[in-house]
Amino acid sequence: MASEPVSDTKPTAPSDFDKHIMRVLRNRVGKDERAAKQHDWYRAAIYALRDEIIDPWFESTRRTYDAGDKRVYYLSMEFLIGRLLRDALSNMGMTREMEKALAAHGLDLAELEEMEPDAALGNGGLGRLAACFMESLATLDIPAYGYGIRYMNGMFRQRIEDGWQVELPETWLAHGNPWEFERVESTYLVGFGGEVAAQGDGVIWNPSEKVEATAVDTPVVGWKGKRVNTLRLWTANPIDPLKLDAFNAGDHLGALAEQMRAESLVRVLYPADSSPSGQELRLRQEYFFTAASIQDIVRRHVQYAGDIRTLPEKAAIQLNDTHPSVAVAELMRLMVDVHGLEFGEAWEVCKKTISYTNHTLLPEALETWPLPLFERLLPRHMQIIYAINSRVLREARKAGLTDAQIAAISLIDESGERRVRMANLAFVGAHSINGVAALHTDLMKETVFADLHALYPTRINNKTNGVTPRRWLQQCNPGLTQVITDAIGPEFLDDAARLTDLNALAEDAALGERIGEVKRANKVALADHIRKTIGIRLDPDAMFDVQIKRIHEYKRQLLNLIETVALYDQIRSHPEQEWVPRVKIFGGKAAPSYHNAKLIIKLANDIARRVNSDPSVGGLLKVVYVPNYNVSLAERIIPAADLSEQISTAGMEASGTGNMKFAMNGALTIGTLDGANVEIKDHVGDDNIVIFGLTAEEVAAKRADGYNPREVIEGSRELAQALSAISSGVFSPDDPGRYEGLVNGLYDHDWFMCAADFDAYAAAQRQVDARWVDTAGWRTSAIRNIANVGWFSSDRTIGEYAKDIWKVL
Ligand code: B1N
Repeated sequence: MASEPVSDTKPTAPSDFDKHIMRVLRNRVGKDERAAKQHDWYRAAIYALRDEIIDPWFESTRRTYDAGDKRVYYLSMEFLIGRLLRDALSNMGMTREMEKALAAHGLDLAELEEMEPDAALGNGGLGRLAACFMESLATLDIPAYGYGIRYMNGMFRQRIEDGWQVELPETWLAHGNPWEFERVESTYLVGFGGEVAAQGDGVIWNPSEKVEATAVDTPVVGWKGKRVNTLRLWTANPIDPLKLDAFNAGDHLGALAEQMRAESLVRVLYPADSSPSGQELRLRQEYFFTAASIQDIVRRHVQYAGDIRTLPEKAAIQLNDTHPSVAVAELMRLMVDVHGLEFGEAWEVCKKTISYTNHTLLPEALETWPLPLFERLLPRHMQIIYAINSRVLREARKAGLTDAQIAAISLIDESGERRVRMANLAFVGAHSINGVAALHTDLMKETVFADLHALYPTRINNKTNGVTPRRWLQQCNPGLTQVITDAIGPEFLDDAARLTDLNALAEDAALGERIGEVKRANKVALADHIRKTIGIRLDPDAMFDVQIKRIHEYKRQLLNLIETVALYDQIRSHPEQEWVPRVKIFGGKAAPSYHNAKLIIKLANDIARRVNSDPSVGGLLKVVYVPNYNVSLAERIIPAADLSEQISTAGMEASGTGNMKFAMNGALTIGTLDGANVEIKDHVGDDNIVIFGLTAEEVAAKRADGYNPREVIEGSRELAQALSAISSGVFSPDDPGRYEGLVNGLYDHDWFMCAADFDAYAAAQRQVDARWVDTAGWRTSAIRNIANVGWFSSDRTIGEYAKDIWKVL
């Protein structure tokens, strides 16, 4: 557990920072300089920095109270934060000071930074977006709380054993977490199960089971330390930790059962990206953190405003996907059952307060819960959902919607086993429903939410995702940041839109040269890291071609691998040609139960083993699978990338955010017209991105018309040969049939259109080769990318949410 800040050790002047670290080392870590190990210094450094953050943190809170400002509440099952030391130092403007202080003791800041475990409380894009948003909220000086779960075990650690993914538990809290503050005074009861009884005019819910939710706060520092907001994560405790009566009666295990039951709520992050697990524990987790958050929000409001009815004036609650959808029912319950509001009045307050972001259209990702399970766990919420449903369906009837439309809008899916539709609940309970990229938002209106959109045509809006340029440019790529500063001055650090000043220098050979040098240095550093960690030697002058993201069939790592095999064949058959040396870098985790995704990881490793040991490719092609891809690895890899692979089946990647990070670091994109790629293309210009393949419309048409992948494969020699090599065991001589099923799947249905897009993809890759050979042209394109992706800063995104949805700017 973190110790409380010791205010009397606070430094009086920045020059005292070194002395302060020494005091902290002594008084809080309990070591003197002679005995201190690296880990002790690491803790002392973080505590000392944290002391600097406390004052602006208190000051930020006070300012919000004094001005009576409206607050933003971002509810998210996931916050994929990564490390905090470098981020906090940089935003506090204390990096140099820390470096100097540590150097005085012979310590290297970079080494200490490496000791910090990643806070991996998220799966991928959705969780990382929440982390970028928290940083931008603080940067834009918007009072905000992030609410989530303090998982004891975050995203699993991935090991690659004999080419297969093996999942190991992740233990980020093993040595304590110096950033967090437990707030025992902010503890709430969260109930489950039981019965609803009549009481006076209303009802009362008597849960059969209760746990305590206690807040654990982490400060979130904005750029230049202007504001420090709070990330409030909930931890769970049994009400009666050791039921003494049971313990005394000798039932030691029974007494511990309560503890285990509570702990299970915060034990582990569900490791599935874009597909809900459907497990009871997951619904319990969702309700646990949502109920605690809503209680906290309502308590804060009523304490200071006195009346729940004014909530929308002081609070904007954003639901990050449907995981906290039950917030709609919980807020209604508190208003109606506890604060005595009339249902209709409460409903208006609810809609004005809540808004919802949708992050995926994949049908398997839309959360629904079996009605009996929901009703058993949350009987009062089930009643409220029925009451909401009857209002909404009556509105739909009045508006003249058809029976089919009404069935589609209903909060209850009656088509099979009855289920509660969390997306519909979030939609009807919110005044704003946003998609995360323009294409995605258009598709939302046409597909999953077509009927709800017909009923409420003004609610759906678009907020294209963004990434924080502090972490994803300044901190991860100081070399590039310096070159840009030298070229256009430091204004872009405060306003990423100013990167467009680089456009005037796009053809400047000297700038191109300097950017080339930085890129090469980043590649050397990555190559070094890869040699040390996995023992593969890479040529820093080869093109680094990178696909790092969760492994999913729609993201089409398989398409990239098939093209890798085809290229391998081509290089061997035509050694006389001038091949561009390439390093294909892959990284990403598969959901533990996702069979094909795990097989794709094995295939990448099988291909790597074979290609890397084949002297006939003469070092022209290398394949690397980087194990345990996470935020910290992304920070190393992205600055070293030349080519960014964003090749999802069009219409399936809601936005993507890795695509923005690569472009911001001067990589060119090869990609489909999917998600935010479409808007990246609009910003950087057609000449500075390589687009290929079917459009979302064409994919839909092909699926509707009966697409025949076998015909396509048989019509493409290169594709057929590559598939036959994979299928027949060329890369898996130890188990020749290993990939037969995977390849047959392409012949038989190919839902993700790998075959349909293969020729276009391979041709696009040869176009990339041609551009690479023109070094000056490539550099100009790289500059155009950096110059024009400032728009994808999460400051712009948050600015739009603040103005259009939250009304706080
Ligand atoms: O959210 C990101 C987008 O950039 C990605 O395109 C999108 O795939 C991602 C259930 C999800 N959508 N849905 C999820 C994650 C966990 C889970 O349990 C769904 N993740 C995304 C940010 O907008």
